[in-house]
Amino acid sequence: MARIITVAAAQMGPIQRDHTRESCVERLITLLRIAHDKGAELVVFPELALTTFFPRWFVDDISQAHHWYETSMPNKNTQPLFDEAKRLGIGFCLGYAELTEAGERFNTQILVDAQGNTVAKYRKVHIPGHAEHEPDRPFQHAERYYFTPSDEGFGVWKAFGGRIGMMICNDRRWPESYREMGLQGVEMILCGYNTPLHYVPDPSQDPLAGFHNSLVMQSGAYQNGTFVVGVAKGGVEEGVDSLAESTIIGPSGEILAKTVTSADEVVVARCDLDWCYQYKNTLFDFDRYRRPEVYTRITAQRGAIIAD
Ligand code: CDT
Repeated sequence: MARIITVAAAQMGPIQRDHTRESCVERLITLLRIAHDKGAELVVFPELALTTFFPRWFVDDISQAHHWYETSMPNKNTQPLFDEAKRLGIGFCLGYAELTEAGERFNTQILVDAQGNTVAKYRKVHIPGHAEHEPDRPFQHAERYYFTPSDEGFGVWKAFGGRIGMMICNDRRWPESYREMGLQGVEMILCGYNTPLHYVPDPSQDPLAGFHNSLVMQSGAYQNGTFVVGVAKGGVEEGVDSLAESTIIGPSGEILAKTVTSADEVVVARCDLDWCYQYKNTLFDFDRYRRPEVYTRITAQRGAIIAD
């Protein structure tokens, strides 16, 4: 019998600094209902979907930023989202900033099933940007100050009748993220993102932001025979314009659905998970064709050791 997941990419427009958690959750509930009306059973929201992208500001005392983080999930503010999803019988994937009891700060994404149970948690592995205040920048990207890189790696979970993996934003630029999940048989990767259209260290890359977004997710999908669902928080947030272009990609690498605005918007695709095996069992039959014995540098070293 065919294994189908009808998945929704629930893109958000900007969340400004003074927008409350309650207002964000109201928007998420509206998106959830639209997705449900379109037949979705799984809705993917962006990275940091409950707050503005606060790493764009630096604070000397990090405890002054603790109000951006969630210390439990669900909590008073997000419970209505969990309740409405359960009432509709629809699952979701939500990104938020997590502050643990031990005081660790993670950039986190959870997967919640149609009964309202959190079945998986992923914490961002590749943390981009900088850890120190860089006053000459037009805006900060201080994710390395606000978030600890997770050592838990990339999991794949049996859920929604398939094998689901998660990654967050910058993770999508690294082939290792997809391959780690590909080696666990992933069939659908869920990825929220916040990508400023202006890349401060090298503005010549700015016109290529959309191209690079598609390039990495389409290649990752194809090379691992998996669906990829990339979901943006786009538009102008606190003066910083961010890429929208939320996209659902099939295991062929083809785009199945893509948003057309930078605002709150839902696109849906009906994903036949068995399509993955057209690639996993042929050109990308890992067991038959991969050569891990000659890939040892990939885990043995971090930076390039230049050949001379
Ligand atoms: N949120 C996130 O990971 N954004 C990064 C921006 C990189 S520029 C410092 C991204 O890869 O899209």
